[in-house]
Amino acid sequence: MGSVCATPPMAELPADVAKPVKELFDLMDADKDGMVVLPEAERFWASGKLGKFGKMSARAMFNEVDDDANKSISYTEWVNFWANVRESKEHQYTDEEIIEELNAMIKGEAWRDWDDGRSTSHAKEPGAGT
Ligand SMILES: [Ca+2]
Ligand SMILES: [Ca+2]
Repeated sequence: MGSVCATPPMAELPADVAKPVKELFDLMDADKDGMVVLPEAERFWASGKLGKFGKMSARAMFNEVDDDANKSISYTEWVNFWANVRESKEHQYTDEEIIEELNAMIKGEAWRDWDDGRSTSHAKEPGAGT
């Protein structure tokens, strides 16, 4: 084997999880270049029911998913993030729960603070009521 490529390998997800994972990525990647930059993510969430608060979801998502902090989320980073969430030891998410949350975000719901085993600087949204 041996790789000439520096990109980390992409984790495998079961097909039923991979589908909404790809769908949400495609929705954010407005210019379809295979990378999601922060303005694209902000535009996606701010266009939904959250309005201007959507930008906070976009930033929280970036904090957690942009592993190499290059201000751009590759599809590999995205898939690997969800693979980490599935394997989280502290918070055992079921695939059903992950799929349900992904479908909610596809419909414009807020990003939630996922536990993928890494810490995040995600702040609480002010005034978020029930
Ligand atoms: Ca893009
Ligand atoms: Ca990145």
